[in-house]
Amino acid sequence: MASGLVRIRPAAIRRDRPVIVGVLNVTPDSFSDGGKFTRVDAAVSHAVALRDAGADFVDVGGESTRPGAARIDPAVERKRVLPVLKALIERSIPVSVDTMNASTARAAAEIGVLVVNDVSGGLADPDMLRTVAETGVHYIASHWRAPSDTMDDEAVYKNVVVEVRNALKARIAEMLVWGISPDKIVLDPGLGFAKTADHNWALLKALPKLESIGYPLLIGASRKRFLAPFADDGAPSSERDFATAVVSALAAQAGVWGVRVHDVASTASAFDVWSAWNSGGANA
Ligand code: PMM
Repeated sequence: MASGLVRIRPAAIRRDRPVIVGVLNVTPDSFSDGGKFTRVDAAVSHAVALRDAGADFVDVGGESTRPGAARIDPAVERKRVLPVLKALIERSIPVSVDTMNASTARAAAEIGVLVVNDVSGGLADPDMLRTVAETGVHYIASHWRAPSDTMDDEAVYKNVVVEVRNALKARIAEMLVWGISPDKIVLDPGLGFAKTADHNWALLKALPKLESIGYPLLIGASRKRFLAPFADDGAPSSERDFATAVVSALAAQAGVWGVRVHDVASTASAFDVWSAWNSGGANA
């Protein structure tokens, strides 16, 4: 597992491009890949494909956070994610667990998971920050206002950039009080979580302002609703991968630490082009 730790440590992983986090939803109902990877063997093969396509780690989630989704029992979530996480760790594939539940985060840490990705930034479960501090995992904390079944009602801001920035700073202050090590924290503006398309674009344009908080930034734009206008009407969400890859390249240019995507190959390719652009050519 030591090599896994090195691979996800922010300072160590930043090579010539941002980190690519591959999405693996082992849920029956996620908006883009729901129901496809509920069997452990199917989930493992998909994770291997994500890794081979260039994912630095694979984010395994067992609870859908698509707009309108109801919360599920953490025990059900654990039953979905733990066997998959275990199988991936056995194959030395670096993983994170995508969970809002402290009990799931702790159970994952106990089997060797080194990164917890919490879209609620510790707001959904009062035990989460203590658990993160006690287990010593890396922690990806998103901006969040409410569970998915009511979050669209909370998409009201006077100035979304200022309010998200201030809210993330407040979360950081709380994480530090709980004793979470600052070098284990990654922030995420939580695109689509209590945010309209305009809010998402405002946040993407203002990435440097969010980076100025002083922590690595992860962006999760992949296949989200705000990218639908760039695909045909009614097209499946996988048709948003091209737009996602463009967002990945632009986010790289804006200095993000990482991107969380479903289609790793297109984002890896976008990063290759971005790197070539920034290299200015071999003989320059
Ligand atoms: N979005 C989803 C799930 N997990 N994690 C982070 N850190 N950032 C995100 O934007 C994010 C996330 C929802 O998308 P999915 O259903 O495609 O996984």
